[in-house]
Amino acid sequence: RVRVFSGVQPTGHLTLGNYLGAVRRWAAEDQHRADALFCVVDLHALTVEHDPARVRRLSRQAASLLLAAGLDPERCTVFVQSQVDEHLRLAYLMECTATDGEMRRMIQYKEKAAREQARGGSVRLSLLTYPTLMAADILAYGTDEVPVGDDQTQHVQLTRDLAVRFNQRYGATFVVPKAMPPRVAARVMDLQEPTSKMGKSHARTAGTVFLLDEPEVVRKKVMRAVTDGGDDVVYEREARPGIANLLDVLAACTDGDPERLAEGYASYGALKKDVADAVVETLRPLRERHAELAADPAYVDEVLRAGADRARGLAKPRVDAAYRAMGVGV
Ligand code: AQP
Repeated sequence: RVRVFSGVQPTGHLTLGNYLGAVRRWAAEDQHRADALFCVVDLHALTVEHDPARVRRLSRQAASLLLAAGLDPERCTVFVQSQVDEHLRLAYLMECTATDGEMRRMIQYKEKAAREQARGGSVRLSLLTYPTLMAADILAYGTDEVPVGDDQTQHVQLTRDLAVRFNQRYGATFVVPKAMPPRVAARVMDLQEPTSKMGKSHARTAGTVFLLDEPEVVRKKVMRAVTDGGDDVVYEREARPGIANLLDVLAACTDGDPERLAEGYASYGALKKDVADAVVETLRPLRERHAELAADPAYVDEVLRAGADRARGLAKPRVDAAYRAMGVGV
């Protein structure tokens, strides 16, 4: 069976971008067709300024949201990264395989480092080495496919390079994985700044729809979305990024085609209203299920414990083999 691995960082509350670009497909497709592992990658959340209690709370919430979104522990493995030591063991070997230049070329590093500096903070070394931990996350499981949004394809490409390099130098140890971007909503953009992606850790939240936002808040954010000059509705990603983003979101929520949807609207107002309705309806079952799970913390604990046990069992033999191949360990 195809092995699938993907993750979500508890750096903030999960967004509509995380859901449409990644989580929704994990639940609807990946867990049914593959041996799939889904991970709350909490160690990655320590690469930027963080509050320990908040990271713990957000990890928990992210895990509950994955289950609420339909990940079924009977069909797939859901766990928290820091509960499986193999990730860190392998990350060091990846640091010994990657180069400084490769790390500095990563777009996410450049963006997040600039953000930290703009806030007057310092850049943690782990922000630079982040892709080696991500490579370890993926390679530890013999992953064939990594379903991620567009923003992560550069990291998956690097993971491939590291796997190939390791295999060539030290003997065949890792499967070379490939990124699987979604067909629609690969990059949901910020509603206030439609040329940047919607992100969970942005300082301004007016352009970000969070999965647990109240319906009224969702409506307000969508109705206030920035639109472009002119008021006809056409799908042009470059020239009309605000409208294109709304059409993409509508298409993703209604299983439609953005260009064809555009033909049905004469004004921005009508489009926004339909987008707001579609998003609220898409998120409704998820919010309801999340509320049920919040009332049953023992269940979530048990799912995560069993998930970590299985993940550890899968990762350990390969990570041990990688140690031996590099001339260390037993
Ligand atoms: N805006 C987006 N559109 C489509 N897909 C997205 N993803 C994230 N944002 C969008 C996908 O969601 C999965 C989990 O993302 P992540 O937790 O690894 O974080 P990220 O990619 O760094 O995204 P965020 O939410 O913007 O976090 P911050 O603000 O902390 O950087 C991934 O598959 C991602 O592609």
